[in-house]
Amino acid sequence: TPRVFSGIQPSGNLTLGNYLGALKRFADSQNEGIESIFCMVDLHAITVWQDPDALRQATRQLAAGFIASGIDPDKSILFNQSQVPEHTQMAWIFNCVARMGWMQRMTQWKDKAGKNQQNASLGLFAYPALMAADILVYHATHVPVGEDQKQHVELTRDIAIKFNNDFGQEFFPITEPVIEGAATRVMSLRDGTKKMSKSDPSDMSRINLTDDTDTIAKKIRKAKTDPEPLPLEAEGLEDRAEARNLVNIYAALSEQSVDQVMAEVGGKAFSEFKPMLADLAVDRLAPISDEMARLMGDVGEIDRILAHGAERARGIASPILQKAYEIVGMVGAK
Ligand code: AQP
Repeated sequence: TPRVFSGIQPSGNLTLGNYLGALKRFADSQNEGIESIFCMVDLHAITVWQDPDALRQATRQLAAGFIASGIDPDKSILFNQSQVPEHTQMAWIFNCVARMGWMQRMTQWKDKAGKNQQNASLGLFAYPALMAADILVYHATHVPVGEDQKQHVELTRDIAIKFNNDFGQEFFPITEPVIEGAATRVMSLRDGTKKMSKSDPSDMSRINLTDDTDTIAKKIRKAKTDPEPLPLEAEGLEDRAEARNLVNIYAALSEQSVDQVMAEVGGKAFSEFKPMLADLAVDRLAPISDEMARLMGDVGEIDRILAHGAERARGIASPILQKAYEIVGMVGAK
C-alpha cells in the first residue's frame, strides 16, 4: 500500500517555492486519500547554526504553514522530527550502511559546505542518511519533493537496496520521488538561475508565505525580467529563465498547464503580466497567511497537535525500527 512521507526544515520563513514544490502537493496527496506523514525536520535544520529561540519560532510557524496550506492533522500525521527518536536510531544504522563516497557526491553537501568542507558539521555531511531514515522508518513508498531533493531520494533508494542486499531480505521498499507539475523548481526573483530559498540573504529574491499584499505585489513588480514581451508559445520560454519562472508560478498557482497559460498571456508585456501574477499570488496566498497568523495566536494548541502527531508517528516507526535492529543482529527483549 502506498504511504507518503515528506519533510520541511524549520530554517526560516516558508517561501512560495516551499509552497508550490512541497506544501500544496502534500495537501493534494492527503486529499487523494493516501496515508501521509509530514515532518518538521528540526534535526536537519541544526546541521547549520540555528538560534534556539528562532528555531522554536520557525518550527511552530512551519506547523502553522502546513495546517494553513490544507494539511489536516487528523487525517495526516504532522509532527517534529526530534520528538520521534526512531529517526535518529535508524539513521545510525544507515550511517553504517551508506558509504562516504556517496555522501561526497551530494550537490547539497557541496553547495552548503562551500570551499571549507573541513569546517562544516559532521551532521551536514551525514544529512542524507538521516533523510533516508526519515523516509524508511515508515516504509514510505512515495516522497513528494521539489527538484532539488531528487538526489537525496535517490540516495535513499541506494541505502534501501544495500541494506536489503547486505542482510538478504526485501525489508525496505524502494521509494519513489514524486516530482511533478509546473513549479517543482521555483527560481529566485532576482536571478533566474538560482532556486528560490528561505535562506537567501535577499528578501526580494523570494515571496514568503507571511508577506502582506503590498510586499507580494512589490516583489513581483521588481522581479528581474528581460525587456522582451512574453513569447506566443511555451517553446519561446526556453532560453528565458526569468520569464519562464514567472509563467511557471502563474501556471502552478492557477492550476493550469504552461500551454494553457501561454494561450492566455502569450505576447503580453511584463507591465501587463506582472500585475496579473501579483493579483493571483495575493488571491492564493493571503488566506494562507491569514490562517497562519491566526494559528500562531495559540502556540499551546500547535504544540499539542505536534505531540499528538509524534505519538501516532512512533506507533508506525517503532515496530519497523525494532525489526531492523533484529535483522542487523541486536539483542533485545521480545
Ligand atoms: N525553490 C523551490 N522550488 C520548488 N520546491 C522547493 N523546495 C524548496 N525550495 C524550492 C522544496 O521544499 C521542500 C522543503 O525544503 P527544505 O526546507 O527541506 O530544504 P531546502 O530544499 O533546502 O529549502 P530551502 O527553502 O532552500 O531552505 P534552505 O534555504 O534552508 O536550504 C522540499 O521538498 C524542497 O524540494
